[in-house]
Amino acid sequence: MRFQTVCVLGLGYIGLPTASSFATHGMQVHGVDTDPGVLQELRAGELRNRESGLQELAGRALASGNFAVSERPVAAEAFVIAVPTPVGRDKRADLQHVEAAAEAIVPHLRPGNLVMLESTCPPGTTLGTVGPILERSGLKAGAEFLLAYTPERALPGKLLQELVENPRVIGGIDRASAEAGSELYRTFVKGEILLTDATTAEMVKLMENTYRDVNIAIANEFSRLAEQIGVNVWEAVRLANQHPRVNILRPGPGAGGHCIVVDPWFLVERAPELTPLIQQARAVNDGQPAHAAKLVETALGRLQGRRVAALGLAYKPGVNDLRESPAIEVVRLLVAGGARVRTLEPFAPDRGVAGAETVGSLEEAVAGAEAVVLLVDHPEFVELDPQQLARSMPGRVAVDLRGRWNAPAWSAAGFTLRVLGIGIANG
Ligand code: SAJ
Repeated sequence: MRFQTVCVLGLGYIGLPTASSFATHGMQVHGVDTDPGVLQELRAGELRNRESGLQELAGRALASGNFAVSERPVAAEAFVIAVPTPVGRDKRADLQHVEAAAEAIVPHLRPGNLVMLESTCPPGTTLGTVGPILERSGLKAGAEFLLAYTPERALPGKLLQELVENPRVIGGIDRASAEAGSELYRTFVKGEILLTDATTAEMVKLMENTYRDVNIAIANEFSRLAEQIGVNVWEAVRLANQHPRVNILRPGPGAGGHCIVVDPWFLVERAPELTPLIQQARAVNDGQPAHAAKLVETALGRLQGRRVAALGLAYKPGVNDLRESPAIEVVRLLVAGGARVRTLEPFAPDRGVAGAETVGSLEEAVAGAEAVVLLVDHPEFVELDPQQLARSMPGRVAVDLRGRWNAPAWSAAGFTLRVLGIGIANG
């Protein structure tokens, strides 16, 4: 093994599983996080709000004796930067954490070391921002230390599996850097490792998520059109997807999460005049919660004073992550319209939305409700029995923003079901 020691900066959603994976594969790992709460959690072996399996993996890493954590980096043969890169109000990448991490490495950088950037960044960040900061050490990038970019591409919900099995792109500032990166990640990556240059690797990641955002936007636009025309979008998508070269995604109340709604802006900031489609897709997806809230209003006649049970707040099914969640935006709009909303999020039971009441069970959510709204298609909500619900709530209005509820079953239970993407003529 070429690298025996690695220092991972940022122990979040990617840094922690990455550091743990290095440690469980025999490397000496030093994990760094500037948040004392994170370090405390790790030292205590308690990982709240983390993906399933991660607590066990991190626990094994810590128990192996190969994984130590602190607030500052230490000398190592390799460094991995996996800190957040949020998008600012101006829709430009906020690189302050990346810059701070690179600065923190400077005093520890030695000839022959490898630095990997894994945070999602605008194209050119590795070469234009991280390289020059590291060169403040007096060492020259390429000639005296190795520098590469590798995007994380694992899907939240399947993170641990995809981290190991997905193909991994590694882009070096030169060939030697890319090859060194490949040797480092080969420690635990079983998928193919594909080498390229640093800026291409940065661009790959942004293109993947932008492509997904644009595809979700067209699905959402189709849902609005179908409602207007009087067509069932779910049926139309199912039939269109029989075509061997068509794969339309699912419409919904909008796109969320910390990747899809952020990454396209990192391309836009490089060339606003060249990215009208990307910007329009963002506008369509950002406008979808308002469209969804309008559907609820239409189903109820008005929002003012109406009691609504809102099922789900996460940004997608099966996760406890509420970041940029369109479900939250829909609830906000319902509250702003005067509705009395109770929210239930089984994956994050303590989380709520200002102005709405947070409840911990379905019974509480629907007690007294005039309408029940499916915001997130968690399996337990998809499989709800409308007959049982009819016994627990006084109202008979149901709104399905995910295209999951079976219309005949809800009708049989006496509900008027309104489904996103189904025009009234067919509704
Ligand atoms: N969504 C739809 N319709 C769909 C699929 C998704 O409305 O048919 C919505 C979801 O409900 C959610 C949002 O889009 O609100 C994003 O969910 P997602 O599952 O598409 O993606 P993420 O954000 O969980 O993870 C993405 C992944 N990227 C791609 O699939 C191209 C993942 O592989 C990346 O690692 C991750 O972004 C990241 O960290 O960048």
